[in-house]
Amino acid sequence: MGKTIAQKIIADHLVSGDMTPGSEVALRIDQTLTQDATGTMAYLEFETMGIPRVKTELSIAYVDHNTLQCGFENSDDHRYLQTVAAKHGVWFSRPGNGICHQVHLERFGKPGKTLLGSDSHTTTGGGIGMLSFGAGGMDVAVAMGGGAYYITMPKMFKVNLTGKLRPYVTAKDVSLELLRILSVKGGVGAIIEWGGPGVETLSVPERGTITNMGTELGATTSIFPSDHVTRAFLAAQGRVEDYVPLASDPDARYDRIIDIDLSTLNPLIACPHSPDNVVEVSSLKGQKVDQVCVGSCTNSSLLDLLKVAAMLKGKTIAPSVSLSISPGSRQVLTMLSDCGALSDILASGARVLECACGPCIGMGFSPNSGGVSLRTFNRNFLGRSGTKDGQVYLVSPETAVASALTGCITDPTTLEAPLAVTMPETFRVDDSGILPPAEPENAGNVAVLRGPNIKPFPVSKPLEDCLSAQVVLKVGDNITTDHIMPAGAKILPYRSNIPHLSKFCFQVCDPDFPARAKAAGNGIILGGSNYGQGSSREHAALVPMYLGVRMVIAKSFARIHAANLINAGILPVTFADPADYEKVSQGHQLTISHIADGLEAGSLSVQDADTGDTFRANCQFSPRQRAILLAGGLLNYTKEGGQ
Ligand code: MIC
Ligand code: SF4
Repeated sequence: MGKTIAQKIIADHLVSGDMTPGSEVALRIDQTLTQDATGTMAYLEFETMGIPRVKTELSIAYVDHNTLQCGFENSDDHRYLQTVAAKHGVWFSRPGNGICHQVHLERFGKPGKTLLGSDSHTTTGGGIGMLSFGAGGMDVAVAMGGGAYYITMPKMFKVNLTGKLRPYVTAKDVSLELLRILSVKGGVGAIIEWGGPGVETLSVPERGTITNMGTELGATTSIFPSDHVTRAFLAAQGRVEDYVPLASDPDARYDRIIDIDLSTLNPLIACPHSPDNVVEVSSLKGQKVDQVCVGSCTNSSLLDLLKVAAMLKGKTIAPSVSLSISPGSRQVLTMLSDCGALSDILASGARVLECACGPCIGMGFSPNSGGVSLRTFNRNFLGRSGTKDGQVYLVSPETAVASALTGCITDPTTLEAPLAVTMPETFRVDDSGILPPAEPENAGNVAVLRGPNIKPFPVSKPLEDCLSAQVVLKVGDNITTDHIMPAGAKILPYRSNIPHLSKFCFQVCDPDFPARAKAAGNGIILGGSNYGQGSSREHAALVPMYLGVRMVIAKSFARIHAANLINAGILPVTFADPADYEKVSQGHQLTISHIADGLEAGSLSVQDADTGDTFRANCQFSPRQRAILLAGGLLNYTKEGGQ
């Protein structure tokens, strides 16, 4: 039987396991990336493994999230990352050099290779034909040390593209259309492969926008073929030797095929507070806008910003709107400057921010109270912008600029001027913002510099056979990691300081949670479906673990978060009968006995002391996952010699 693109790359990288959907497979990882907000923890974990030098083909540490330096914390973390990277064979992309996913696509992505990153949008690499996954820092640390990455073998979905996008309709609208069709949980357990004749009408950065937002579908990853468009992009980046062609076999089998005719799409917009809350832009026409932000790893490529500049040229933004532009990389910013497009952007009244994540993660540029903010980003979760009652909408750069000019939500297809922008034949390559690691013979002389903000990370205890714990929190469906462990300028600087971070856990849902969980000693969280969607931040597992959470019982889990819970030694189990969710309340005392046997059998019995009821929870884990849980997490398991 023929293979899909993803199946071919998996087969090439298979360390162990059977490629039947649902079974666990272990994959060899060629490249890793970290960013600063998750990287500090990942390198602290790597250091405990005692491996002198990374064993991957390429590992790189980016600094792009915590670039506001309002005190010593972020600067100290940057210094730690730079020195720990140099010592252990990791490249270092300096602050200001750009957003990890954009820079990686430009400078390092290679079709046919595997990439593991401590950021959920590492999937952007699928735009260049890489099989790329987001994961928690601990999994990335293991991969840097040469260990395999374990995933559940996904199902295969295909999106078959036909036709061609109309002017002012974009790759972002394709992503939003798929979110409208599938929802934020529709991709769970699947790899989404993009194919069909419409593919060759999309450039690599446009493909990157689409694979980036595959994360919002809950998909394991997304991937495009590697074709003449990929080759041209690599050649323009001076890396044509990295090109290999990649296509699925004609008789490859998919579990689901979704057809999208690009020529029929209209500009779309995701309304607050979920990326799948999608409607047509025209249906919100005329609604007042306070703020517009262009940038993020979704939409900050040169192509995006050349279009933005062309639309702004000779015009001024509405006085009531504040517009920010964050270029994705120094390459993008330099090329905008060289061709004069930057002047067109500045003359329009836009504020040009650093080449970094910035407003996307609440690092400045929070909207005004109750303000409507149109953003070209990938997430609009409640409170993520830094303003709790901010109303964040997700749009394409074209819709963003059309709306910034008029001051209200505007369908860009109603604009008369044609938008003609072409990609350059060659990009301006200057890798001076990327520092090589020390040569192996000099690595011993590199001193790793640690500031006082770096605290030792918590280690959990082995799982006992009988657990009695209180339900310290009950939450509903689609709880994101931004609910569990919020980000933003005030909190992010403490990503290497779990005790301080713990004060903010579940702040959006229930500010009393940290104190209650600590007082309870052992805690259980009850969740609805798709618990833990969003970011790969392992802090959303490490912090609850620090606060005494031992188990999460949910209707279903997001993939990366479930893996992070296991790595932190917290049991992620699901209600065998979802109706039982209604019967258990916050404050109830639950007892789970014979845990080791239950894990082996794939089912645990949970006794509720408050109702006297007993219900069952499913726990179908692989033997490795069971061993990690019983050891009290991946670090304990690795120390005990587990692979
Ligand atoms: C995000 O977009 O939520 C982040 C910030 O990039 C996270 C990583 C993090 O929490 O540091 C992600 O997507 O994984
Ligand atoms: Fe950065 Fe936003 Fe992309 Fe996360 S989604 S990597 S915060 S730009």
